[in-house]
Amino acid sequence: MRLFKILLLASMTAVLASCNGTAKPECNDGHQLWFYSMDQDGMNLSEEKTTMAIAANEVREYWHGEQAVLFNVLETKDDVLGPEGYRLVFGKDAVAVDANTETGILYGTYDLLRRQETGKVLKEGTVTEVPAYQYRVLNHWDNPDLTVERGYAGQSLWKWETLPETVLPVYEEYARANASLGINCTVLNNVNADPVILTPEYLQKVKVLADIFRPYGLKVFLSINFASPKHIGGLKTSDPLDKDVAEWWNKKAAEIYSVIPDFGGFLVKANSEGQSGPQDYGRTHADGANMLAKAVKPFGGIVMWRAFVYDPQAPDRAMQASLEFVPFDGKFDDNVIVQIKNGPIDFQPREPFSPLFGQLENTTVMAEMQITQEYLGHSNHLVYLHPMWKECLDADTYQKGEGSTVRDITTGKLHGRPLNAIAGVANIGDSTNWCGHHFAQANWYAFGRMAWDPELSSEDIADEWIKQTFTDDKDFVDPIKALMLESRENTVRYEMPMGLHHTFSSEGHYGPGPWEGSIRPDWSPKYYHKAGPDGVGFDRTMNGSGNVGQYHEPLASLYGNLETCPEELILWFHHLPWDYKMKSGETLWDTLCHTFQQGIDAAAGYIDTWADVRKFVDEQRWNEVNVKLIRQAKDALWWRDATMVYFQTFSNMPIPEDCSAPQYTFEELSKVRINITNYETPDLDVLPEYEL
Ligand code: GCV
Repeated sequence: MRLFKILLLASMTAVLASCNGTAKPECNDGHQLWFYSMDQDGMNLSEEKTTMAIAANEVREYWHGEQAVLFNVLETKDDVLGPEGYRLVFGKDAVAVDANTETGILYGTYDLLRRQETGKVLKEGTVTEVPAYQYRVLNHWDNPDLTVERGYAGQSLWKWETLPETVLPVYEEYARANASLGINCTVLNNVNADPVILTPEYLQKVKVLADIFRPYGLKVFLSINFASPKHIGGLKTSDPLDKDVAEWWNKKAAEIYSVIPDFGGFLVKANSEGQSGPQDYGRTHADGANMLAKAVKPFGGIVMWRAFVYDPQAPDRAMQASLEFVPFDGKFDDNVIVQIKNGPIDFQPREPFSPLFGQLENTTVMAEMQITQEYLGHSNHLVYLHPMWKECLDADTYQKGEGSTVRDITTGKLHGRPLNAIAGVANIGDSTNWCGHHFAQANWYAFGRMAWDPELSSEDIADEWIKQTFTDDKDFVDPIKALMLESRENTVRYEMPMGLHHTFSSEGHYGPGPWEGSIRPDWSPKYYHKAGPDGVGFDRTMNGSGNVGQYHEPLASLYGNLETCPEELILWFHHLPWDYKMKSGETLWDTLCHTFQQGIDAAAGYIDTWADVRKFVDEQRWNEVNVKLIRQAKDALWWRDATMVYFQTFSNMPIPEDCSAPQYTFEELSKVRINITNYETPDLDVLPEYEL
């Protein structure tokens, strides 16, 4: 039986051999990220740690242009540029970087170097850049014990046990990487927050990081545990309307700002997945958020209050955030932002946008994207996520009629709101290549570029990243860019096509487990796919849960009507019989099988594409990616087998002959246990073996 054969021995040997061997000029562990084309000899960071010195050092070390580079911090402030924008003025003998602030100069410097590396330096002309979002935020789900919730790149980057004494070079490298993209905020700890982070001892550790990040324009935030007054403050309650509790938070904020004067504020997960919150005391989300907002307001801080809430009793989890938040629309203080995941469930490979974006008309809202690939193959699968995020930002909510995109709502453009932000859950750990998979670096990169300019295309961002990370040779760039651009849609095809969602095994959200039950109904795949003898899919129409009614017209009708519902979301909104006739004339069953097959074939094709470009890549990165592409192709087969052989127990329909035959039975697959601890990526050798 092939199921647990130790796999990939040959390829692993190749990895080990590569760095001693002579086949390629250099080994490359990927640590240099997108600076690789520029500083192959190692990072030459500035010795002097001021923003201007850092910018000057980058130019001195890495600018190869013939023109001199001039920095101008403008004496008369330019209203267009604001605090972070810049202007690059290209002339024959000089390039001027103009900005109101030193941070603007630094961002302009990184733009200039990016242009150099990607062939976009102008002979003459002016480029003006201003970020679309004011707060461009990474959310780290890192715990004090160094584990990272849903992190697949080793342990936490923050070595709490050796801070504040020991300062690792990687802290500054991290700040530089973020500055090169324009990311200006970082929340250091998990939203499932340990109260210890607010103790004086930990604030001293946080201060060290904040001091290192500051010259790179990067501000520190913390996730807080709502019950901190009880846990570390010695109070009997954490009720937000209790005056001692409010006073405790006021004092705590003052203490934090005395240590970190430019502290950004708090991120809060409250009354969600067991976290404490104002509802524990019969209070509301607005009561909780506003109490914290008042504490940080005197210091210019903000509160990002998450809307990720759901209730095991609710008939449709996709509706819960709106049910809980819409009653408080307009009731939040002006330094509160409600942080909403892109979709209404939980970072699935495809979700419609969360209806809450359209429903909160008088509240500042921001989008939370997931950079770490919790549901998209962890750090084993190559999936370029920008197309998924852009799908959400470009979506039209019709809040104020046509043209009310999630992007324009969250940038503040639609309502003219000054406070605006976007967040991404980081995929960064202490692994040498930062993100676990060399191509996962592209998602950190893409998030940063998108947060600066949400109108950039997925293609342009991929193009930039490839040229800086690998090579600008067209014979490498073109096929790899095509692969990246297709990879998200393809993951949808082989994991959960046509609006299926949450069919994961509960063991780490890695592989399939559509048959699994759970102690909580809404943690069970069956709750979401509702497969049975009569068909499959979640009826969210007005005859079902009514979720379509949370979208503004014409979307409510579009999604609710089978004739008009996009087929890519059809099983998200409708429950359909297995032999339902799709627009193509095929049955639903055959279409599902064919879509999975497309995903399987394309994933296998990545291996060939990667083989074709081998000569452009150093041995180390080539081998490390190759091992993962092989696993990805096998996982695509595993997903199809598990989903369709299980669904077959209801449909009794055959897998079409033009599809590859499943390699395992339902009985065999339902016994697979991959035992993931601490949210890690499972070892390759415990995954089911597949013949490609
Ligand atoms: C940080 C999902 C994840 C959890 C995560 C949660 C959240 O449920 O599986 O690990 O917790 O989302 O976003 O709060």
